[in-house]
Parts: sequence; C-alpha cells; structure tokens
Amino acid sequence: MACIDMDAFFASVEEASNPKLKGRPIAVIGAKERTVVTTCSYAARHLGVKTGMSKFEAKKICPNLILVVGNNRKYTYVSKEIMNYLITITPDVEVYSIDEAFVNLENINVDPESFAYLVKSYIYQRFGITCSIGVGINRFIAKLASTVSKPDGYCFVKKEDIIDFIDNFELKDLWGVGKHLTKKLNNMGIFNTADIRVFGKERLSRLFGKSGEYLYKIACGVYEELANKKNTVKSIGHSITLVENKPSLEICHNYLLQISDMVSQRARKYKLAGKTICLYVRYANFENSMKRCTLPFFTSATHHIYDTSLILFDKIAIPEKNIRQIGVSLSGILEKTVIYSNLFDKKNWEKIYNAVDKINGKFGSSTITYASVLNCERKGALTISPSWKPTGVRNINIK
Ligand code: TTP
Ligand code: MG
Repeated sequence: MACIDMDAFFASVEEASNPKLKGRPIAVIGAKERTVVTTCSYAARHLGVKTGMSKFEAKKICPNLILVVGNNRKYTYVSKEIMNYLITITPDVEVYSIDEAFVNLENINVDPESFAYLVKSYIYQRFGITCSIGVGINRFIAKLASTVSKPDGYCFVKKEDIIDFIDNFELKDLWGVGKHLTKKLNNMGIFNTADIRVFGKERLSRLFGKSGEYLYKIACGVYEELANKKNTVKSIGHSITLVENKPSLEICHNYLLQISDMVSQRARKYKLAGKTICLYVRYANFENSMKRCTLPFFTSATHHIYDTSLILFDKIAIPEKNIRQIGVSLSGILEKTVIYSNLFDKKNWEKIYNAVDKINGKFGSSTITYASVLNCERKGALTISPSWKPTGVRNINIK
C-alpha cells in the first residue's frame, strides 16, 4: 500500500503558479479580515509559522511572510487531475482527502520505488509541486511512512522493520489515538507503542473494549481495513468562524440556521438522512464545548436539524463569552434516503425543500435562503476542508 500526500499543498500550488513566490515564506489564508493560516510553505515553517495561527500571529513571528488568499478552485482542479492520473496506474485508488490518496500496489507490476519515481515525476512536471510517498504493508504504516521525510520524501517500511519503525512515533501520531486517549494512556504509564505491547492485549481490551484491541494491533503494526469503509459516509458537517465581535444571541442563532441549512442541503443532495445532531461551539479563548443529541427519527430536513441544534446551543453555549466558531454535524447516517418530514410535522415539507434545492442547485447554493441568514456577515463555506474529495460527500467529523 502506498500513501501519497502533497507537500504544503495549497502553498505549493500558489508557489507553482507565481514564480515570485518560489522558495519564499508564504502562508495561504482566507479572504476575510479575521482569518487563519490554512497552510504554509516549508520556508515559512522553518521560521516558526504553523497551520491554524491567526494571520496576525504569523506575521509577528515572521514579518517577511507573504500572505496569499487561497483559491479553492485551483486546489480542487490540481487535486482532481492528480487523482485521475493515479487511477491510470491502477483503479485501486482511495482518495483520502484533498491532497492525499492511498494506492494499492499489490496487483500492479511495479516496485514501490519505481512507482514513487513515476508519480513524483508526473506531479512535478505537470504542476511543479512535490509530494511525499510512504509505502508499507497496510494503510496505517503507509500513512505514517509518508510523514517521515517530508517534503519530497519517500519511505518504504519493510515487513521486518515495522516494529522499530512504529516505535519512533508518539501515541498522538497514531491513527485513532486522540488527545483524550493519549492522556488516559499516559496516566496508566503508557507513553509509546512499546508500552502498549507490554501492557498486553487482554488488559487493554478489558479497559477499552474494541478500542483497546485496536490499540494493541496498531502497536504491532497490524491494521485491518473495515469492509465497505471506502464508501460509507459517517457524518456530514459544517462549521463557520464568525467575524462579528461578541456576536449577539440572535446573530449566533442566525449562524446556526445557516450552518444547519448547509448540512441538510448536503444531506439531501447526496441522499442521506441522519439521526444524531452534534453541536460544537468555540470561543475566542479557544475553549470548546460540544453536545450531541440522537433523535427518535431520521431526517434530512433543515428545520429538524436547526431546531435540535438550537436546543443544544441554548444548553451549552455561553453567549456572554466571545463565540468565534459554531459547527453542526449530522451522523447516524442512513444512505440512499431523504426524509423531509415526520409524523409531528404539521405540513409535508417535501415540495418546499425540492423547489429550494432545485433553484439553489441551478443558480448557486444560497440563491434562496432564510431571511435571518442575511444578518450573518459571513456566508457559506468559504474555506475548503482538507477532507474534501473530488467526488461524493465530504466525511467530516467535527472535533
Ligand atoms: P495537509 O496535508 O494536512 O497539509 P499540507 O499539505 O499543507 O502540508 P504537509 O506537507 O504537512 O502535508 O492538508 C492539505 C491541505 O488542506 C493544506 O494544504 C491546506 C488544507 N487544510 C485546510 O484547509 N485546513 C486545515 O486545517 C488543514 C490541516 C489543511
Ligand atoms: Mg499534505
């Protein structure tokens, strides 16, 4: 299995399209006043700039930093072209995110090194950008290997070296091991993959159930693909960073409606319905709160998602604090189904949603929207998620 990940993707595309930027410290940012660094060139990284910093913070650290407003069209075009190229080598390609793909090398008659050379040459010659390629026995090893010698890296992990290779990483670098779990493990005296193996499969399973078993397996380099994992959608979500300073409760509710509508429009577009609604609020001081609620019915309707997220919002949000970001996601997904109304609705919403979706589909996503959404200074998805894919639905989990 090979994992291909573009280096500083958005920044590299910008550098390639403007020779004046070549080799300079650049950061790609959004179009609005309050915006963060989406990614930055390796020259900028060496000077301390990081993804997620505000543009002011980044400029303070690196006064020579060149800020470039991102252009999603360019990135999605380059991404699609690269993914289409990979498919010409083998159809067994999984597009994992906007700049990342897994390619199964098992059934093609090419050794990993030649494959890496071929792909790197194509991408560089066609787009003037570099990528890093990791190759290993499974997706987990390949993904880790793609990160070790960035930029323009290549790393092939042989079967006999897997344990030594894995032991170089921190727990937080492993797939599926978040901050929370890392903390729990640290409290138990487990700091690395070697500690996990010593702790043992039985004890980990007893304490963490299936996740414990998973942990033990990845610490041994074993990663099992889930059947049908490729095409199943776990959740769909959107979040918006508010531009208003200390937004009023009313403005927050208007944003909530806008985001709920974006989520449900996408659910309807891709014929999905969901049961669990999760609301996420982030404050200017970077504190977060999150709450979810599972409904007794499946839905793809804006009014159900909005009503539920409103209840969640009123439960957890502290409007006196400066709310900076609100996110809503829909999970517990049922595929190939659109549900507009339920037994408790006084009217059948199907015709209304169909008409609105048709018009928005033809003339742009918020040609018809709710009047109160017009009060929001920021509209729609202005940034592109790293989990964007050339086809199908984005699979975003709000963290
Ligand atoms: P990454 O592959 O995570 O980052 P990268 O390609 O910029 O850098 P690296 O060399 O470390 O792989 O993400 C791919 C692109 O997705 C990135 O260029 C910008 C975008 N992106 C966002 O829009 N928001 C984010 O939070 C992140 C992490 C990335
Ligand atoms: Mg990348």
